[in-house]
Parts: sequence; C-alpha cells; structure tokens
Amino acid sequence: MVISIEQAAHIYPSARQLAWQKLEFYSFIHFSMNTFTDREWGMGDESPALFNPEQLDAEQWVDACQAAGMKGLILTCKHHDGFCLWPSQYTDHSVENSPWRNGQGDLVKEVSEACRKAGLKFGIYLSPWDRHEPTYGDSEAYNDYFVHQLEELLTGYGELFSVWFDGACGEGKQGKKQVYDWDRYYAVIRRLQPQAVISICGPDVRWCGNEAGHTRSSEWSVVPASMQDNEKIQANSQTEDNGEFATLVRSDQDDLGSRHMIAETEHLIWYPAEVNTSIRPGWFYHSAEDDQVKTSTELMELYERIVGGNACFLLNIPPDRRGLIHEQDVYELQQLGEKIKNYYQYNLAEHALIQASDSDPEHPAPLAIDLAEETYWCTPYGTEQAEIELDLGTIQTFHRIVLMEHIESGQRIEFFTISYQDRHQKWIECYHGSIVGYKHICRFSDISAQHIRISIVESRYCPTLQSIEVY
Ligand code: FUL
Repeated sequence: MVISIEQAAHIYPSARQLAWQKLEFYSFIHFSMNTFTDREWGMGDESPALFNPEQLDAEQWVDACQAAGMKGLILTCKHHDGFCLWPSQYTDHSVENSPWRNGQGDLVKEVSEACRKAGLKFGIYLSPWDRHEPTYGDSEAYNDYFVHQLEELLTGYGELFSVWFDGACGEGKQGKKQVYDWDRYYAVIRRLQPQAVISICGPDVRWCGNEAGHTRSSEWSVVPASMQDNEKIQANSQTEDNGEFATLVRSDQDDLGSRHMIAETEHLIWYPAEVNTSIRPGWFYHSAEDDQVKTSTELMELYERIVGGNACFLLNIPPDRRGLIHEQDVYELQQLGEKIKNYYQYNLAEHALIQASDSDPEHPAPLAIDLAEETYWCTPYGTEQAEIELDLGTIQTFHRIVLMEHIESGQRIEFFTISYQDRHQKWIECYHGSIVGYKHICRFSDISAQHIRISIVESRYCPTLQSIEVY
C-alpha cells in the first residue's frame, strides 16, 4: 500500500525528538588518547600513561559552548581506540591507569557536572568499534562488554539528551567481524534513559550524510523508514583513517522526502537530520591546525544554513593537551555568539498586523506571531495553498525572515515564496524556498518595506506556521 499525502502529513515527532530539535545547536567534544598522540584514529595499543591533561577545566569548555549560544554537549567517552574517559570496571584501558588526577579522575563525571551546573544538556558518544578490547569480533562477548559500558554511562551521570553511535567501523583482530546487537543496545537505552535520542546508528536522529557541514536544500524530517538502516550499512564500509575527515561524504542523495521520493514508499517515519562538523579540520586537537580554526563568519554561515535548514547543528570543538579549549577557538565561539545575538535581536513581526487568506477558526493568523510555542496558524483541513500578509506598521529594513512550522502537527510545507511591497505598491518576490519544518531561516540583502507576503504554494493537506519572525 502506497502512502498518500494526507498520511504523510500525519507523521509526528516523538517527545524526545521534539525536545532534541529545540536544542538547535550543541557541541561535540572529541578529547581522548588521540589528543596526546596527535592522531585521528588510535590503534588501541596506546599506553594510558600518555593521557595527562594537566590544566583540564570542564567549566572552561562549558563557558565556551554557552558563549556561542549552544544548549548541550556530547562527549567522546570512548573513541575507536577503546580508551575510556571514565573508570569503567570492565576494562583497564581507562583514565584510572593514567597519571591524570593520579588515576582518581572521571572525566565523564567532571564534564556532566559542569554541564548540569551551567544548565547545558549532556550527551555521550560511545564508539561501537573498539580497537583495544580483546573481545571485539567475538560478537556475543563484545556485545556484553558494550552493554555493560553503556549501563555504566546511562546510570552514573544523570540525565542524557543524546546517545551518539558512530557509523565508522573496521574489523577486529585477525579479520574478525563484530555483529552489533543494535536492538539490545537500544532497549537498554530506552529502559535507562527513555528521554534520550539515539543518534546516527539509531532510530531517532538521522546523520545528514557528510562531515563538512553541508545541508540538503530540503532537509525533510519525514523520510522513508529505510533511511534508518543506512548508517548501519555504511558502518562497515569505512575501514581506515584517510586523514580527510572533515570532507568525508558517505551519502549524497539530495532528495529524501519530496512527493516524488515518497510516491512509492510504504512506510514513512519522523527521522530528522543532525549536521556534524568540526571547528578545525580534524575531530581531535592538533597544534598544527591552530591557524585553521573556522572564523565566526564561517561558523555563522554554517549555523544559519543548518539550524535554518531544519537540522540540528553539532559543532565539534576539540580541547587541547592542556585540557582547555584553545584561545583561538574560544575567541571565534564568542564572536559567533555575539553575531547570533545581534542578528536576531529585534523581531519586527512582534507588533505587526497579520492576516491570512484562510484560517482554521481555532488557529487564526495572529497565533503565528504571538511568541507562544504551543499556538499556531493553520488553514482549514484540506486547504493546501494560502497567503499570509504582515503589515509592519511603518517602513522597516530587514534581511532575515524566520519561519517555523508547528511540527507537533507534522511537516507539511513543500514550497513557499516571500514578497514585499515596494514604494509603488508592487509586490516583488525576494525569496523562494522549499520545506520549512522546525525552522527555515530565509536570508536576503537588506529590504525596506512595510508589507510582507508569505505565499504557501504547495503543502501537504494543510500547512501550519507556529512562528514568523522578521529581523
Ligand atoms: C567518524 C569517526 O571516525 C571520527 O573519528 C569522528 O568521531 C566522527 C564524528 O565520526 O565516523
């Protein structure tokens, strides 16, 4: 049975996906043995004696994240080399055998506590691929080991917002191949941290398909259910460190969810995108890259395209060997935070007059600018085209319009245009876009006008707008 557009309009996010989407922007922290060996992928035979970040200060990391406007942090608790940043009772290959804090330290604890103190959400990255653990490749035994580690992380460090499973995977020793028991991992996470999303090799959050910060022009959250298996299939295809992490592209299919794409689909799911990239070329800190830190202008471009392109932005900021985020990175993050604040400070739509060509009586147009998250405008059931006009009261200059659908009601808008009225009352189109979803940031050069029109050209069953902002 093929799915109809009406059915496609009624695929909804789970509560955990919704809470995750609202975070918008959060950090990835790649910090581990590789920081001390100057590598991207460790071999698993590194001595724990090498790990000694003498000035480590998790609060400095958290401050840098908050300065940039981030709402959460995901820590690489174990990367592919198997070294654990917490004293796991299932292996010796951990901070417990390092000189750091005389073997008494627990970095997962320090970071999770610093996050909690500052009001940042905390998440974990636990690499399924493990080049150190001797049981890796003996599927049952390693699955037990992995689940034990998961249990330690899921129970010892408070509430988690994300459990991030990497797709990178190689073979075990002597060519042994590990068969991951994903369903078992997921069940443990659902039992112990039901509010956490399981990302990438998981059912809740979809990898955008590249590590360079690219977003599709239409990043659909409603996609064929087969997308959920993609990462796991890819998981076995990347086998060695090719040194070009930031440009790695594993899936470049551009259209995942248009009418055309879903025409033959039998099962659609809510599977929203996350875009991960690094502030530096590598995921781990390398002093040779100190002069290659992305500038706040580059980061702002990424932020607006990703968050404003219906995806969440996971930006990696790797601490250095001291255990601190490098000064250059801190500076760019602070500048980014300032830019975001400045751009989105005065919402000209807040006091506008608004009217729509058609509205459901319970969801009139003013609900699109009332700043309340739970209220929204929508058309009567089955009305797929509509126009909304804003009167700013006087001529104002603006360069951004931010649209948000009420995604609790599904993802519906497929094509829209934005126009403004010029001095001769002529409507001039200044933007056209495809999907909106959680958020679409429409960018253009300065326009001075009093009247703005948003035309929804094509949508699924009936469009909604939870919010319209003009800056
Ligand atoms: C990749 C890994 O191989 C990299 O080292 C890094 O952790 C990145 C986020 O994912 O698959």
